[in-house]
Amino acid sequence: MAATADHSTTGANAPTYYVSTPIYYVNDRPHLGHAYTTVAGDVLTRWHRQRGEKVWYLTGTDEHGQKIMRTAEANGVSPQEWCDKLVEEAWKPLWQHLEIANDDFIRTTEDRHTARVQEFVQDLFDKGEIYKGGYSGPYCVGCEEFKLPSELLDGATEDEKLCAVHKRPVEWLEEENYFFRLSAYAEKLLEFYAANPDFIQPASARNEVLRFVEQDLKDLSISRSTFNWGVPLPWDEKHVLYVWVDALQNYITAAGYGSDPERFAELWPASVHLVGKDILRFHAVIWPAMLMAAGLPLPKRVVANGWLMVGGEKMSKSNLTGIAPTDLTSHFGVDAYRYYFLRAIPFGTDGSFSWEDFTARYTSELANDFGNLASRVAAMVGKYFGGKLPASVSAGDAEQAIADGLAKAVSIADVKIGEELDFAGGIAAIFDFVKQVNGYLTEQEPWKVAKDESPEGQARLATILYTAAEALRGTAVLLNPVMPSTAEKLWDSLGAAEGLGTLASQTVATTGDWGRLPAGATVTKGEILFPRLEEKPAA
Ligand code: ME8
Repeated sequence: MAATADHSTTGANAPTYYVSTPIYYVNDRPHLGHAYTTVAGDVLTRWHRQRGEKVWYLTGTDEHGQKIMRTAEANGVSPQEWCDKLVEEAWKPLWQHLEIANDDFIRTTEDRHTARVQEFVQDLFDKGEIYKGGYSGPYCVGCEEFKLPSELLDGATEDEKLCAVHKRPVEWLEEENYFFRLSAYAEKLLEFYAANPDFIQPASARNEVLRFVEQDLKDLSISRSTFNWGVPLPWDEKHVLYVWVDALQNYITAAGYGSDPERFAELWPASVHLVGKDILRFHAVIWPAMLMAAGLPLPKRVVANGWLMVGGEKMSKSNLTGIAPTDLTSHFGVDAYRYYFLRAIPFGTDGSFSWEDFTARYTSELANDFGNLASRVAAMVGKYFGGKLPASVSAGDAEQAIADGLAKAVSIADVKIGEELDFAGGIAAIFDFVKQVNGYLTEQEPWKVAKDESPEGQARLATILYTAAEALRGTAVLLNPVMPSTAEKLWDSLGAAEGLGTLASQTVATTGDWGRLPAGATVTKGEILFPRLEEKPAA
């Protein structure tokens, strides 16, 4: 994936790096799949903050539509009560637990959203972009989407058809609806994709969208009149807005559209919409067309992640295959969790999680390669230099190779994580560096050098330990967006704040500059970064 070029219709660059996650349905509690996208966005935005950029990270919840309404009914509460409960008891606490540093959390039942949504659709109606018509077709409540015949599977009986995503029967809907003239935008969309080849990523996602739009794009039914849990159409209150048209607008209503023009100008267009591949068409076809109709700039990139799979199927709430993130964080810890999914599954491809794989990576990469390195270096500075970091006085080729290794890790990770959203590649580059430092210590054998009490021997020992500690200083900064608590512990253990200030104040640009950690820093052993794992809890 390459960084996107500016595109003609957005006008000036947005001065803020604005990243969004999908807003999640609150019919149920979050599972690993939701957390996957949200953690990825968090790492991306933390990376850009560390570059010194202005950043805005938005997440939230999608609270209207039939799916939520039916769930609330089944639980004997009003939809609003259901949403309030789930948001406060499940969604917000999980993001806090996973250390997600979002700048805002939008709920589609908030007035700041619904009032602006009504203005937006009224504007499209006034412009003649919306008309009244009739529609009948198979509808999947799980997807909240009308389906094409090609998207259905055969069910148990001759008449029954199943949604290919949810493997559940679709319903036949027949209604008088309002329609958005989506078909009128096919040419413009294709022109836009051609002029902005990086708008949809990865390439497989882009190809899928192109094929879809090149076929016969139909107008979009945007209202429902058989239930009322939604945003009423301002010109015909018997109808509520189709949940997807309401939901997509969260990206602008939260950013100040219609309420705070100055903030909106600063934030919009979004730099990256992160989405699961299941909701790509909404973001790469319908949303851009609606924005074109409203005369607003389009987001710069839509990046689709793959699915976390269980038994060969997408992990999902409706299939009851959702695993709660806390089932894993209670065993592996939050930072290892954040690390594991981004490292183990290349962004954009499907992947599955297993206890065995997580345990193996935890033990070899986090505990052995990284955690042990940090504790060995701190222990040796304690033992041989009373916990005061010695100066590097006899640096030679071996030390230069480590300095070069850090600079290389910084530049690779900056492109891979910051631009290409190749989290696995970026983290791998950082861990290659960790491996290099381990190799350096194995070769230099400071524990043997320590036995040489001559001035030369002590100078060598000082140089080796300084080099290893300085390498860890760089590693702490590079891993800060991925594992913020661990990086903070390492920063404390190196005594880095004394001379360099807080970890949060470090920038990617200077991290590769060798020799920043001042000699004399107070190095302490601190707590073990990745303790040995307990037995796997019984399922
Ligand atoms: O679609 N693997 O909400 P949703 C990876 N409300 N990612 C997954 C996943 C899995 N198995 N399951 C879910 C909606 N996700 C709409 C969005 S946006 C204007 C409205 C992630 O609760 C992935 O990002 O079904 C997917 O797009 C999102 O959760 C869907 O969450």
